[in-house]
Amino acid sequence: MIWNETKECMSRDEIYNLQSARLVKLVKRVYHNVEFYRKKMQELGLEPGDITGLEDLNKLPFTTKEDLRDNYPFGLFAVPQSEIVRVHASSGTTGKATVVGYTRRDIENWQECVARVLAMAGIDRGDKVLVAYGYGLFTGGLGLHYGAENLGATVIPMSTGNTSKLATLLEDFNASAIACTPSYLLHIAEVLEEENKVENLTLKAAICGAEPWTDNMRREIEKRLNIKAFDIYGLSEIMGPGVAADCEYHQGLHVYEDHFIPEIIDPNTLEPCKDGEIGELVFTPITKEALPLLRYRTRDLTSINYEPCQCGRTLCRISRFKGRSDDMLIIRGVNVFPSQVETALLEIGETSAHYLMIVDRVNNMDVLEVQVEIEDRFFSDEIRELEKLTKKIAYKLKTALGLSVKVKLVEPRTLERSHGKAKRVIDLRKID
Ligand code: DLL
Repeated sequence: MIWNETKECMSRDEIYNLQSARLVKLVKRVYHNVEFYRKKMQELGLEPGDITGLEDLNKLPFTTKEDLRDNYPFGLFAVPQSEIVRVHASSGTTGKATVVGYTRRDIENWQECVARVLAMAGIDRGDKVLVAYGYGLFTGGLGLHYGAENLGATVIPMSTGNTSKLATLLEDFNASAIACTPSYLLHIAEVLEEENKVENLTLKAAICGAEPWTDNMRREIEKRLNIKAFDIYGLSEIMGPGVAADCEYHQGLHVYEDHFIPEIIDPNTLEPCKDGEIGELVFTPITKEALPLLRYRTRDLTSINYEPCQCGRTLCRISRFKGRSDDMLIIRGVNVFPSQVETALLEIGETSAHYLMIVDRVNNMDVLEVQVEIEDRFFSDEIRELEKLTKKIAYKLKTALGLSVKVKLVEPRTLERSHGKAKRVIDLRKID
């Protein structure tokens, strides 16, 4: 289902013209209302009139998370406090929280984007959507909540936490869709399986995001719960969930280009990448009123594709995320992403999708240990069988990563489950 045909199926020329017009207005807004941008543009010798369309985008300065932190909490807001109807914040692992704000119009646009994502996943009024992202300062819970309401679906605002109760409500309320992180959904699947509830469910779709996950993980979720799973992407600085999402063809995530201009740049040279080349995703949110950022560097690594999609949408697509530039591990000179480990493990098919990567430095040498949970059905007391499996995984990971890896098999359900974003890596080299 296409929720807003006039916005999702424009011609590429129409998209270009709309983005150009909105960019010109945005630049005026930030120049006149945000001191930080006025100064930045003046340093570059730029006046608002110098930006006449999309072709001038690369004259504008980049914005980073540090800029938001330096202006904590409200320094980059472009409207008076009285027009802000909501704030959210992301905690981050280091430093101060990043605070974001919304006007009423921003919230309306956000709801519409999330409603489009849900429609793309086949959800409609009449469906019951259980939201199991965290509610609160995190944008996941309320973002999905308002989007589903806007669509006209019934929201079950569960939040995270009590997985057993969640499983009961999925069954008792006949929920037809669930929205949560993919790692949490796998944990929910385990609980449903233990309680023999899977076949009683009327669930048909899951809207998963907020963390990187692979196509193999999607298929695993789809198989275990007998549903269709969709990828939803977003970040609080730009809006929250609903900046991009995939359709039933799963050939990349459609970006809502009427609200966000995407760019892919080389994170070292800051020059644009060619279409299809992996680089850092940069967004300029062209309709944001409260927190309009110029060329925000997401640190997320992906590539872009402007070819039309089989689903009929003309919106460009970004590929499933490889990871973040700051999640990339460099181990003995080799670049390693957790997503590579996940893909390899799920291809073997004898382990669960729960794993933990531990990097350490022993005798001046970096070592990577991957702890992998085996599934109940493959768990055996036969030491020989376990040794065979360990070797098989080590070989697979070595081929996939180009690096030898120490593999440690752990018993089912021993690695910590997360209800929000999963923690896949412990880098002991950084903890002194
Ligand atoms: O995670 C917003 C969100 C909520 C998205 C619910 C989807 C669903 P932040 O906490 O600001 O916002 O974190 C944003 O999470 O820069 C990515 O690194 C990562 N991320 C979000 N969605 C995906 C995804 C929310 N589908 C950061 N695939 C982003 C990979 C994702 N990474």
